[in-house]
Amino acid sequence: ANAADWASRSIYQLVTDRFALPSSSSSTPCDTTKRTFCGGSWSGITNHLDYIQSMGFDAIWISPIVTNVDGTAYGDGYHGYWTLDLTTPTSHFGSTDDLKALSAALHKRGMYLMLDVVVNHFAAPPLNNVTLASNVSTEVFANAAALLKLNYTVLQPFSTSSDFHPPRFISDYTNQTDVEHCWLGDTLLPLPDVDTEDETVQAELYAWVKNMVNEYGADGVRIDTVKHIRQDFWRGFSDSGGVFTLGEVLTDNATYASSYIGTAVDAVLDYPAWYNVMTAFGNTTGNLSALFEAPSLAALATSTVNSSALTASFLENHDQPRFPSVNSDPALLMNAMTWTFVGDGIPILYYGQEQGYTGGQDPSNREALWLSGYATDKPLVAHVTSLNAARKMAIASNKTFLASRSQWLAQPNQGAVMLSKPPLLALMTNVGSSNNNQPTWVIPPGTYPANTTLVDVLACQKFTINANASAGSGVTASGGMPKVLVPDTLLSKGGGGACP
Ligand code: ABC
Ligand code: CA
Repeated sequence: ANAADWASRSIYQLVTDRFALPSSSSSTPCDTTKRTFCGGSWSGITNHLDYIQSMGFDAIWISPIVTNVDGTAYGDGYHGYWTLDLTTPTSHFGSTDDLKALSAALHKRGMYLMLDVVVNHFAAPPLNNVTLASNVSTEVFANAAALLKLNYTVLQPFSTSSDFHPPRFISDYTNQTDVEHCWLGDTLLPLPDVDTEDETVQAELYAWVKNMVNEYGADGVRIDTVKHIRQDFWRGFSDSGGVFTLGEVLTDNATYASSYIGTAVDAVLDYPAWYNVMTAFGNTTGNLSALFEAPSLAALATSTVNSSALTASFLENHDQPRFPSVNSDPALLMNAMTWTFVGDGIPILYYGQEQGYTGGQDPSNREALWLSGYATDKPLVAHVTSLNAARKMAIASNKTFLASRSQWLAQPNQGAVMLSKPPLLALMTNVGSSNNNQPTWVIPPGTYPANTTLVDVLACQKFTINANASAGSGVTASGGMPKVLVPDTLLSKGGGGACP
């Protein structure tokens, strides 16, 4: 599937080891602090596709599938990002037939499979007894690298030091050469940086991704550590994969992130907006103007690349503390989640968010989902289901919805903001659930024709736009909750699912 095919999708991101056991059980414990395998598998995912699909998702993003290093100072490679052998799928998540069966089961439902791929680095535990303190300076590490003796021979298919850039950790994240040529990781677990400047290495990686996509019927790939390899490597890599590519460029700088869209990969994760959304909704005193002070990543990409340039929006992922660990007010969470689905990016929901999981920093944010019993009677499950339905309704009713760019509308009232992406209008607030002073949103004149009846698909309540079109219409918040408005004619035109 290509970028255009993905534009209308909605993605459920899961950590394979933590999503579902091969046979159902809700009592198998999973202590995230142990940083080891809890037993999730590809066949477990296959058995729980109803759960994912009934919330309105039509794509899943699973953990990297290759053989990882286990038994490191930071535990085992249960997350999949510590490649030992790129050429062999891990045995921890089941057989390759299980993975193919998952792919086939998804396709039978019209759903897409997104594989997560890591080619910037491998993971190599130090071989000898030279123990360097974990907080040793990067300079010291660079000089002591020879002493540290990494075991390159266990890595596949790149088994010699010459397949990697010289050992030196990234010391200056503002220096792009450092970012591309130096190493991630630390002295306890260095992540040898692949010499992607070497043409043989490059050709091998291009062939690898092509094979991977074909072998497992992947419809798209999420690419790890994109900013750590030069852009023209990625263009060839994306083309070789032949399917949609979504890159991770971890930065709060929208201009920097946008430079990768179209040139290196089809789309990037909208980290810049994520930082702003956390600033705005992470606290009842958060700064809402952070949302619209600077051009968004999607807007920048539209102007510099083209109008179909893509981003992907997320509120949580496996690298960041979950929202409720930052602020436990469910109303703030519901507001922040709304942005993911009403904005310009392809929406991504990180597994467990719908169950109200609260894990903080890695590794706490990688809880086992089976402990929730996959309950579907939860408020957040209903919330995400409504949001997905609203987005699908908007896509179906407005041919320009996907290519249009959403707009944040500042509000005259404290704690209120609106996100407009016709036919959707999201009314959002960060005042919180227990504030007695709930704000009023003022829908600007002309947003909808006079007398239009709107439905808030989250509460299934109706509002009518002021008959005096120049006056604007006020809607008052309740309990700090957001509202997502659409003209009620869309609901009657087969937009059901959003409201009964
Ligand atoms: C393990 C342990 C952790 C422990 C850590 C030292 O080692 O689990 O508890 O703290 C994988 C695993 C992790 C593991 C790491 C390292 O490997 O999942 O559990 O951590 O062994 C990708 C993946 C990620 C994966 C890797 C490595 C890469 O999504 O899951 O981690 O394969 C950088 C990379 C980014 C990478 C991330 C982890 O590290 O760029 O691709 N993610 C700055 C830098 C960023 C940098 C970030 C690290 O710090 O600019 O490049 O990300 O925290 C903003 C700035 C940002 C800035 C942030 C902090 O502040 O705009 O630029 O980011 O204001
Ligand atoms: Ca690199």
